[in-house]
Amino acid sequence: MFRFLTAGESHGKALTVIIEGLPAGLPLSEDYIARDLRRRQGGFGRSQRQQLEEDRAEILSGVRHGLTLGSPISLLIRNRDWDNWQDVMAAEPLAEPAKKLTRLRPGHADLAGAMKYGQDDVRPILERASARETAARVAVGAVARRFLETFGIAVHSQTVSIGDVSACVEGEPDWAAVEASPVRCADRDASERMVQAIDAAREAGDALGGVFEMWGTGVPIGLGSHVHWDRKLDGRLAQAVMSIHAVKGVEIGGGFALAGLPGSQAHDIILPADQWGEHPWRRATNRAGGLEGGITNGEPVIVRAALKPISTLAKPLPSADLLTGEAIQAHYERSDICVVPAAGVIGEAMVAIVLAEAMLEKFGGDHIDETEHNWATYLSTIGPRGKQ
Ligand code: EPS
Repeated sequence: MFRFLTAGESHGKALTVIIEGLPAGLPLSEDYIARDLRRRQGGFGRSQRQQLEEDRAEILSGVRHGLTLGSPISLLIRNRDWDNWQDVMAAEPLAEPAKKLTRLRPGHADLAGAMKYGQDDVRPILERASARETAARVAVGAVARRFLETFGIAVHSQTVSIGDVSACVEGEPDWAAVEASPVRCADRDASERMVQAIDAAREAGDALGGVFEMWGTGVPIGLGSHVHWDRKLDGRLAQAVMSIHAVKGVEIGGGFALAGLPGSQAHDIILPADQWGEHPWRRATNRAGGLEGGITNGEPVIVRAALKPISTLAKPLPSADLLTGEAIQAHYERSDICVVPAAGVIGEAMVAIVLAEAMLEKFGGDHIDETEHNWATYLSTIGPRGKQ
């Protein structure tokens, strides 16, 4: 079973991760993981915090001479900003108590978290609720990506919209063009207008959300299952992507738009064998986003998510004080203006994690060669049944 835990506060010493259940023999390096960590830190509209941090995951265990051992992999990502927060976030009691933060920010976990965990200070809540934690998830996602690569599975993402600027997205985009755009959008005209919209939001002391989309390609038919609700892969992908900070909606394939179409235009015709090319069982379209009955159908897995604007605003919203309930302005130190481009990279990590889990459930293996053997044997069985 592939599983992981993350730990760490936004301004604590470090983020840590333990990953368990990957087979032995998989090539893995710190440089490989660093690529995705760097991508997550980029994107137009990020805060000054990203100039301070240079995220790099140190591999503490589970890898020897460039190959996984099959034992738990532990990773450490240091927070450079810790240098400025050693007192506020000290593990030991302080001689002088730290100043309490009581200005609740609407949209954050501040209020609900303080009630739930019995706090008279929001610092203990916001430190862990912070999207800083997604650096740890992206490191895990990179490990999952490395595993998936063995099987020709790739996971990409693109920005579909920022604020009221929407890109023209049809079919699989040019991923190199996505990576070259400051907002991770292959539509050059929309990309420029998105940058302008972020500049305007910064001027106005506001923030912008948007929509981002993940693509899993090379995914075989047969991951997930129709037999029980919690084994349905579309449900598991939706949970994983919805768990990303500030995500308020998730769609698979045509998603909400399918609800308004007649059935004759909402499904994907199964093509006859003479039109398949390399892969068995091709479709004329991919409105299902690669998932039918909770099982992958061999088409690209497409998951789209809606991200609300981040809730820390330079012009803070009216709010109330945690201790007195009196009217105040919400707290502000610094913030991102728009994190949609980074959210795509985090979305890739969550999709890669769920796909890696599903691959290991189906193919198992304690050494990667065993996983590959099981996978190849299965692939040899999925042609038309009458021809077996
Ligand atoms: C975040 C607030 C900001 C972001 C942070 C998420 O942090 P700070 O309060 O230190 O300026 O920069 O994201 C990251 C640090 C990161 O690496 O993504 C929040 O409140 O969620």
